[in-house]
Amino acid sequence: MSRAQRYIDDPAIQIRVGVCPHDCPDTCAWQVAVDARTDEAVDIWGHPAHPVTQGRLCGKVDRYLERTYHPQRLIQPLRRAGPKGSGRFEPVSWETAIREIGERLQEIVEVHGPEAVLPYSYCGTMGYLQGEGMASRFFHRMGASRLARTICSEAGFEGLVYTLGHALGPEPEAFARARCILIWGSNTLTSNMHLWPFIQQARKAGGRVVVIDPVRTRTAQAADEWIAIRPGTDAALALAMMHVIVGEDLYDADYVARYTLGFQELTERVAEWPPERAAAITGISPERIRNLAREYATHRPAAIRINYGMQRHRGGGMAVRTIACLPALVGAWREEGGGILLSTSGAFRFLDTSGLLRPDLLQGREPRTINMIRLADALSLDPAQRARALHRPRPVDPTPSPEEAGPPVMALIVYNANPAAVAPDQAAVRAGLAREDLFTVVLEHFQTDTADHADYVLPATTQLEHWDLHRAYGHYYLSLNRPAIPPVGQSLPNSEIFRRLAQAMGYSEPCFQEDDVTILRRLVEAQTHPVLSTVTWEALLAQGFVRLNLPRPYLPFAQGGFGTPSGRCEFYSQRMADDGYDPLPTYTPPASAQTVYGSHDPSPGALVCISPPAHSFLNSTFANLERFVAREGVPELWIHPQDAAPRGIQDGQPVRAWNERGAVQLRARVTDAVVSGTVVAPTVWWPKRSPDGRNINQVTSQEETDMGGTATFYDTRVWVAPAAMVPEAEDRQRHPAI
Ligand SMILES: Nc1nc2c(c(=O)[nH]1)N[C@H]1C(S)=C(S)[C@@H](COP(=O)(O)OP(=O)(O)OC[C@H]3O[C@@H](n4cnc5c(=O)[nH]c(N)nc54)[C@H](O)[C@@H]3O)O[C@H]1N2
Ligand SMILES: Nc1nc2c(c(=O)[nH]1)N[C@H]1C(S)=C(S)[C@@H](COP(=O)(O)OP(=O)(O)OC[C@H]3O[C@@H](n4cnc5c(=O)[nH]c(N)nc54)[C@H](O)[C@@H]3O)O[C@H]1N2
Ligand code: SF4
Ligand SMILES: [Mo]
Repeated sequence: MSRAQRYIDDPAIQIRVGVCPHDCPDTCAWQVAVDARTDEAVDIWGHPAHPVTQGRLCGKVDRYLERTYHPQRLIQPLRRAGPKGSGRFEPVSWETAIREIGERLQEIVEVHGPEAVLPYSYCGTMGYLQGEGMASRFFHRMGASRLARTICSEAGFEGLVYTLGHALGPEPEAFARARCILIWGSNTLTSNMHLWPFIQQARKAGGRVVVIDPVRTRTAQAADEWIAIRPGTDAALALAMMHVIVGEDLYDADYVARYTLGFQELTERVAEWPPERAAAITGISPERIRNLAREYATHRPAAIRINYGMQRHRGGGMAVRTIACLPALVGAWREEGGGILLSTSGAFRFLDTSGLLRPDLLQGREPRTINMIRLADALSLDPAQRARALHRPRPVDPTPSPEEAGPPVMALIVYNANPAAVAPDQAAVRAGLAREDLFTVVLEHFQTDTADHADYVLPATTQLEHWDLHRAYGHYYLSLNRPAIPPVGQSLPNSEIFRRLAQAMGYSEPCFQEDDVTILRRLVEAQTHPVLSTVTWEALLAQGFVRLNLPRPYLPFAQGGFGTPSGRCEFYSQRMADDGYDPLPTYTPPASAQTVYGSHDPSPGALVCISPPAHSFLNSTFANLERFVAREGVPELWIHPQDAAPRGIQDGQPVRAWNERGAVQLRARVTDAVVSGTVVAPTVWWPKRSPDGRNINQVTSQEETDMGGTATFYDTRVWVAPAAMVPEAEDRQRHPAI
């Protein structure tokens, strides 16, 4: 029975349809019960008719109403009334805030040029409109610095696209048909829970689930087998699996001959990878590697679910590229329930966003592009350091010189993001945000650590209060979000805030007058590609979500059709060679590995630190609300008994993790749920709500992955000791001041 039934006898209750805005593969459709007498939302649940949502929201968004109506929600514009970062503000009217921000931005553009303005945003909302819709029009018109949005996924995306040509994979529903499922570097029950019911269906029909992860996550615990792997070593495992598959003649010779490129070269490469070699790197026994390869090659259909967690290492792009060769080698793409799923976003590439984002407003200007993970470098006043922040996605791209750095960033406009918590090299980020001469505007729902550093904080609406349109990266439905309630307090949609800022800047183009519904309707109606033929404004209004016009079952590469230059799955990629990579699958050791795994010295040396999402938070969202904090407890560091003992660390004790960038206090959890040599700090905690005002991003670095300039959050070397034993002098801050 749908939850809507509860309200059937209450004429005052209306059911309104929307979609979860969060950065999560599931992009759930929801229904909201609204009391029409008060315009107040009283209940929310998963849309029963959505084939992936299936009537259920996760434990976070189930409580979205609490977040929306939370007493700490920002409900009026604020202006700084104390020193930078003090968190002291005074309320001002919208008119005053917009006028003063407009004046200040105009002055900065005149004195320093438009590139001195940096937008900083990520996926607080995944919506086309409240994401970059009006914002990109605004920044394009201005000629502001561009932002490479690299903090999460670029490396894996590039690695997949070099190999397959497109980010496409099996539909989640198809996993029900798989008989061998490898969940490889993904914590499905935490970060993609709507895939799990399909996996359970597969198991009921005799399928087996293997989780490959350095951590015995709740997903690993629920699976049939956990293969504990050292972080950043997945490519070595995949190469050895291919060694076995080729060596034992378990590959699909027909599929390989028809639809792949470079099998001969691949054969030579994997010949170098006997399981014994991979065992020494991954920590998995040669026998287990052999069995895994045999099981994967012979139990059909065979599905692999990888996710972005496993590519947050120096060799992350190459790891995904290497794993992505497996399905073609065994012909897994032929069958429903076979293949590899990283992202389905490639199907949405047919949605033409030029009329929405208006890159034409750049009018031929090419402002610099700053890599968002190097925000700390970008905010530096030293041109040599600032040059390092320029986006350099491939090895063949030249290293920028200080002369090319461009003007210092004098204005930072943050929306849909919380860099003071989520960005790496936190001490340096915060030193940049603390610059008295930096003008910072933050559009937010809550007073985050980032908002504490603002000159103006502008209250934004939540998904319950505004319009939007959503693609997905874990299924093939496009969804419309309709507002369920009026804006809370004086909050405004991001789109409206940028509309008003455009007016204050004197931008008179008609696109800055379009209202939200018109923008979305035009976006939908402008589409001509056949994949979007099912997507009409009327269908979206009526149903809330529409499946793209893809065949059923959808088998993207059953008969080849890869999007690579050759049209084949490229075991050998000339494009990779041209971009400065090894054209064949290979293993790139993680930056943090050598010191740790190279020796068997049990003395307390460095450990590899990974910091995946805590179950009850969504990145740093929800991490300020009591209910979710209570579920998570306190910021922890999981450490293996073999690593805890020589350091004198007891379970439950406060410990410090530190390195050359910073230090953070955590509570030790001594557990064999993590491979030895690795420590795990579930996150993203709000720094100001953490014991020492910091979170784990104190120790993460601005170093980039091999592809796309992505963050290497899980490739961090730390030292760990009981907190009381670490002198303050060890608590180094690389940038005491900029
Ligand atoms: N509840 C919840 N859901 C979320 C999020 C959240 O914060 N909370 N975040 C959302 C976002 S933005 C994203 S990008 C996705 C991320 O989704 P996932 O990629 O599934 O998430 P992660 O937890 O980062 O990584 C998955 C697993 O990879 C493991 N891992 C780390 N390094 C390696 C490695 O080198 N090799 C292997 N094999 N495994 C490794 C981690 O231990 C973790 O269990 O989740 C989304 N969903
Ligand atoms: N150590 C470590 N660091 C990580 C990660 C990790 O695993 N470990 N994960 C990384 C990953 S995968 C990602 S994707 C990034 C995520 O980084 P972010 O995208 O910055 O994600 P959040 O921390 O959720 O912050 C989003 C903010 O946007 C706000 N917001 C939401 N909707 C709206 C809106 O409509 N308007 C406005 N104005 N604001 C809105 C929310 O209130 C929230 O404060 O973090 C990265 N950082
Ligand atoms: S966060 Fe993910 S699982 Fe939770 S409601 Fe949103 S889309 Fe669904
Ligand atoms: Mo992410």
